[in-house]
Amino acid sequence: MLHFSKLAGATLVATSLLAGVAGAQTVLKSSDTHPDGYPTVEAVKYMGELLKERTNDRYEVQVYFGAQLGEEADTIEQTQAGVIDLNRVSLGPFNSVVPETKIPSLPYIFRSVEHMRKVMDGPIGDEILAAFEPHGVIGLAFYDGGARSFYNSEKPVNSIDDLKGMKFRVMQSDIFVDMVNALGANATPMPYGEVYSAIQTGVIDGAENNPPSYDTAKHAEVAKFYSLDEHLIVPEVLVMAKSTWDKLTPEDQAIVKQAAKDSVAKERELWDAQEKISMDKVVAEGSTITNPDKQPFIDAMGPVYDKYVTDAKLKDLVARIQATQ
Ligand code: GTR
Repeated sequence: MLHFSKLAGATLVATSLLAGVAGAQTVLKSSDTHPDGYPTVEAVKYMGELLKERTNDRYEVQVYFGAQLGEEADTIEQTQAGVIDLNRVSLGPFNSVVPETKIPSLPYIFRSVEHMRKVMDGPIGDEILAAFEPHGVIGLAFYDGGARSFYNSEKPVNSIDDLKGMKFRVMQSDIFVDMVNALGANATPMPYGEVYSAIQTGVIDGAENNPPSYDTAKHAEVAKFYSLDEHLIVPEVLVMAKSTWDKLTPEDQAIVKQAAKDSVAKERELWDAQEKISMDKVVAEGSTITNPDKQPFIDAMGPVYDKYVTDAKLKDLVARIQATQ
């Protein structure tokens, strides 16, 4: 595949024609569903800057933000096919592709965001990253997606009982469908880009997400009741197409991996700031925030764990995550 880069701001030059010429660049195409300026988008741009610097301009990253390359489930397929070089997505839509990603996607598997960071930064995180390779993608690093909670257009949710019968959009993974059912509500899996109008037209009552997504996807405009039950702390992941990875020298592979790892702290710093900005903004714009007791939500998750934590390997993974202090 030919890679084109924009040199001197104007001329498109096929870099394959420039092979061997100093300063020639290979542009790696990266996908993100979020708008420009969102922490994950900025973190991948930062990773690209590190990569450019450390390869003396041989590689650079172009982030196609705002779902320009498609919705997450489709971009995952395109990454497996090598059409997209890099992809930053939630682990949720990876559940049907990489079974190991189901475990950190389970409701209330992490006690807190700090617990999630500790686990994903350690050997368990490395093990889950390694599980991507047999499926045609290379796991590079985990980013932070904070905690997800329900929001709806109908009424404040003060307890688990208030969710009964309501219809919520979830990411495209069976775990989240079962999670919502276990809470006595109804789930509709759908791509992120369709949620705003589905709430607006009353096809669904609401959805669930973290404050930066609730804010930047403008869901707060149409779903004013945000109840902080924090049922999911699903990490985000940055992956590379295996076919792109295989073209790199081992030295360049190490540089890519390190640049991705080095962008994690940057993403977290931006994330922590954005969470506060988004919460303040949605409150100022009229969202009602409630804090239901989490224990009944946690207690309701038994059937979800029974269904997904099936073999000894997955049980061991859950036990090790829970034992991480
Ligand atoms: C966001 C996440 C996205 C996407 C979205 C969704 O929090 O950052 O990658 O998965 O949620 O709900 O589809």
